[in-house]
Amino acid sequence: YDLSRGSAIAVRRPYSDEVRRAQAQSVAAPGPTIFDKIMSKEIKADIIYEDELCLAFNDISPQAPVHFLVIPKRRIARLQDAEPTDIDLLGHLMLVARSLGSSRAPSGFRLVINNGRDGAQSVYHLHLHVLGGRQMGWPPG
Ligand code: TR5
Repeated sequence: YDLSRGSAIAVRRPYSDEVRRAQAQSVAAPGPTIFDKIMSKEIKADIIYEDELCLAFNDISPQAPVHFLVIPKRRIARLQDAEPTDIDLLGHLMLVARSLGSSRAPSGFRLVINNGRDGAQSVYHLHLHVLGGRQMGWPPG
């Protein structure tokens, strides 16, 4: 394709292991996820913040110098499973991401929510990715 015509959409990077894992998880599994074990402290994670509604911990496979996840303690499998009554909880997650993101990556950060198979979601417990500490590219893959 012709880069000068700006058809960058034609760029196809190879799928990462993370995307392959996500494709194998295409049905929203009803059972507990790895994040339940992190919340119950059965599996150790690098927890950076906790309150009555949510937990934030560093991603085990960081994609940027700052990369942590903010999850609700009450499980919502995907963003698309959230209800209008979840408005306060969803707002809370964003405000926690905002506070932690602005102190850990003061020159800017990105929030990502992967939803479902095409969104490359691999863990079916809603989570906000917060990425920073480097210049982000656009468009995302
Ligand atoms: O692909 P989605 O959006 O579902 O993101 C799931 C994220 O969970 C990925 O970025 C993984 O690297 C991350 N992850 C997976 C595990 C894990 C974790 N982050 C912290 N601690 C983890 N433990 C202990 N175990 C995991 N399997």
